[in-house]
Amino acid sequence: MSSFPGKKARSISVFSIISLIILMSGAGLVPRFARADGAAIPPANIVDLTVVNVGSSSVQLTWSAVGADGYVEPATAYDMRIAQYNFTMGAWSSLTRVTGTPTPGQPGIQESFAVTGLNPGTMYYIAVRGVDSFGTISVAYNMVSFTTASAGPTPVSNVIFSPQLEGMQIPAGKSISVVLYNAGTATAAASFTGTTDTSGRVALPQTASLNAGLYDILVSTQGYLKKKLFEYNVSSNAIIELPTLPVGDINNDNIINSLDWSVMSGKWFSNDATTDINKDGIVNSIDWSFLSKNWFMTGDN
Ligand SMILES: [Ca+2]
Ligand SMILES: [Ca+2]
Repeated sequence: MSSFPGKKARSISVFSIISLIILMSGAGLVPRFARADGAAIPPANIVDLTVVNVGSSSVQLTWSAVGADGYVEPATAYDMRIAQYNFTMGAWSSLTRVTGTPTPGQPGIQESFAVTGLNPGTMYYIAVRGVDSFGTISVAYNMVSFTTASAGPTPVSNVIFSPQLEGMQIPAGKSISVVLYNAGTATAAASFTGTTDTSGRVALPQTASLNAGLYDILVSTQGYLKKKLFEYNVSSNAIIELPTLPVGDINNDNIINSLDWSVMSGKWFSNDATTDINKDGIVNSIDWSFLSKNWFMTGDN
């Protein structure tokens, strides 16, 4: 502290001296100290941290490099901290430290750095301080805040639907219709009819452009009541287990009643494929038992 000689200096508290240095440092007035004193002199404060550009998962920042002793020599490192709340100096050591910050350049040059890996649509607070070779950190900083952009739509691919039909193992080549509604709405985001593969599954056609998100999924096929799977979070490579469709809606009006029975009774003891529910080659009381079990049942819309 030889730069502050005289009797007056003796009556100044250490705290006041440090405060003075901080003030002078901020104003660029601190003279060069001998290296032996460097440990006591923190790097100058970075007070021009600026948000240049904000993406959905990253932010581009600039600031001016500061000297190790608040003056000429470059600082050794940067200590950048980030939080999702407005933090104070006292919280610094508990904050997340941003990795990959650049090696400080010559004092005065503009540093540019992108922080990545952020969450979309999220508000962050961030600040940076210089660190010298003694590990001494600059005293003050300017904190900046920003909110990342919301995530854009993400098209999904390789989405597989696994339908279930009451009373039968689904064969290959079965025609299945699927409509995906934006969850909680009657707005169809995608709709297709596919034929099952050898695993009894249907794939979302590549021509259907569907974004990842929450959907109500309505599935239907001839002879069965429609069923809706509510609020399914569709993402790429999903295998979506669909609800079991109740059998017996022979005329496809989404209710099982006497109209279906009238069709079945007209085919009684025949081998009619549409009304032969259990596919044993004959329309008889076994097929009727399925209708009877689901009598007056209605499907989803
Ligand atoms: Ca019906
Ligand atoms: Ca039968």
